[in-house]
Amino acid sequence: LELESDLRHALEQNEFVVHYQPQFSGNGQRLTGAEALLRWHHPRRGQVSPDQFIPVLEELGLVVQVGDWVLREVCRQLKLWQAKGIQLPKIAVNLSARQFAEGGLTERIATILADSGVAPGCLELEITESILMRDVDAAMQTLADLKRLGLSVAVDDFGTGYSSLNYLKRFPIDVLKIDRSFVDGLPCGEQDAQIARAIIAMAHSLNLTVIAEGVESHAQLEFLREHHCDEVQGFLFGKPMPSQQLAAQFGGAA
Ligand code: G
Ligand code: G
Ligand code: MN
Ligand code: NA
Repeated sequence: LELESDLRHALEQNEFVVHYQPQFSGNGQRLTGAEALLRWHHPRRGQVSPDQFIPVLEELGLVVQVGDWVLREVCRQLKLWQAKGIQLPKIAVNLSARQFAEGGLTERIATILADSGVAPGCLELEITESILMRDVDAAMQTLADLKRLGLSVAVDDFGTGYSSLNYLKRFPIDVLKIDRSFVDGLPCGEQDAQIARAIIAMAHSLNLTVIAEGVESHAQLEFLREHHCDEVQGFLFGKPMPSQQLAAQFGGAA
């Protein structure tokens, strides 16, 4: 496949860039962080979605290398923003299955943090529910290592997988991200509303922070605020955007 051979050179050709999508407090008022989202600018095809190329990177065995680049790039950006007085409390980075399962993750992150001089608390890792449930014993161990290092961990796409509440209680995690498929139907869809309410209540009873993704309307935000969702993220506030744009748009209020 053409994508494959092109992907092998994408890193050295500087074709990857990290975009950032802002995250806000549940009332939509205060910037609380950003999610880093990888973008590939293909020389001929233009933007290719990570949904298309991350699985190929996994197959090619390149996802760890590219994932490390994303982490280094995010740390470099955090440092740059801190130097300019732009306070972004945290940046969340998505991990792929292979990245999470491969040995040495915590050690490599520790090195990247030490090299860049970024405090571990500024970094959050987003791991999907289904990745966590593939091998729960191994996941428990890796999460404990990451926790010890001082990172925070968010369960991404929550509600779409099959995590048992028993594991949810035992995993050392910090954040649940309500999948946007449940946010879609808010506030009028009765099922989505009940699921969103249940996830928020469960997260709080487990002392977890809960963030809703895919918030696109004021009516959705109003529902989430009323039900004490801690944080919100979505096109209503901003699409994933280049770092300079995030700083220009939100840096002052940060
Ligand atoms: O921004 P959006 O269309 O682009 O992202 C599509 C999917 O790609 C999402 O599921 C998102 O989690 C994933 N993704 C985006 N950036 C990264 C990344 O740096 N690493 C991994 N593993 N997944 C990413
Ligand atoms: O799987 P993950 O949650 O990491 O995926 C993030 C994806 O969600 C990215 O593709 C991002 O562009 C997309 N996204 C972020 N906010 C919104 C939104 O408000 N609406 C929609 N439809 N997609 C969103
Ligand atoms: Mn995510
Ligand atoms: Na998600």
